[in-house]
Amino acid sequence: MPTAAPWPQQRVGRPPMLDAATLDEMADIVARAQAAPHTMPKLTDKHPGMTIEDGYAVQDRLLAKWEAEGRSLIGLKAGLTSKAKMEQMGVSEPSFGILMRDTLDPEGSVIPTDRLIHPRVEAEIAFVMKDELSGENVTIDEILDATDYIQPAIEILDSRFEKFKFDLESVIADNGSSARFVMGGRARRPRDVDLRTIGMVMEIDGEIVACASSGAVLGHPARSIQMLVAWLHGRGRTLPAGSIVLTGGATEAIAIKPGNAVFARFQDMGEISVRIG
Ligand code: OOG
Ligand code: MG
Repeated sequence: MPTAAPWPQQRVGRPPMLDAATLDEMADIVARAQAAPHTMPKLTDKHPGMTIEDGYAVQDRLLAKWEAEGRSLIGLKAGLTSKAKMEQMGVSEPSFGILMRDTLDPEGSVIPTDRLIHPRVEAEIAFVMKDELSGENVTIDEILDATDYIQPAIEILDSRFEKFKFDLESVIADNGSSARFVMGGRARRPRDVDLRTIGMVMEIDGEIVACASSGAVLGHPARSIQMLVAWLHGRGRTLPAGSIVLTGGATEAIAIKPGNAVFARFQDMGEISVRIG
């Protein structure tokens, strides 16, 4: 198991700067941009003092709004956890977001993109938890003990920001560009595979467009969960049993368009195949 190493530098903990009315207004702007998709300027353009905590405060408002509409939370996502993703997006710290049940599409399905602006796809390892996890310093062993199974996943991202360009504060408020995700392939017990070295190959229309190893995610994708649990702890929360967690794209995200056939192959874990609709 990897030993603890310093996390990528994080600016979490800077308190919210914006007042409740401004955060409510931002949540409305983001929710509208996501629902009737259109791009918006970075939120920091208008509010340069916005902090990461303000971004999460917007996310909390989005969740409350979606739950009031009858939608339900199915898990959480970590993002910007690999060098490839950080470099692609020009952001150097991980982010967390929420996964809604109605954004999970079945393997083999046609992914609807008529409500997406400039979608991209990336391959990730998903964890499905059987026990609750909490605390500031949960160990990799405790995470593996608390994991029911791990499974291949692909995430379809869509930024509501112009040209898919943002900063960390803004992308957190946009729920980490979350759009849709798919789980598939073969579920495995977390200790039956070497989680640092799972090869992942993504093809679009038969051409290899990205490859990586699972270790590209913080050296071990369970470290995304370690960070997530510590972050939840800092906000007085836990990672509930039954949660799905996306640990972050190991490769850069690749632009997709209607008609594309996306095929992601995971070493010893099968593959996920979807068509972009
Ligand atoms: C932000 C979302 C990051 C990942 O896996 O890195 C993410 C983005 O790149 O738009 O989901
Ligand atoms: Mg992702």
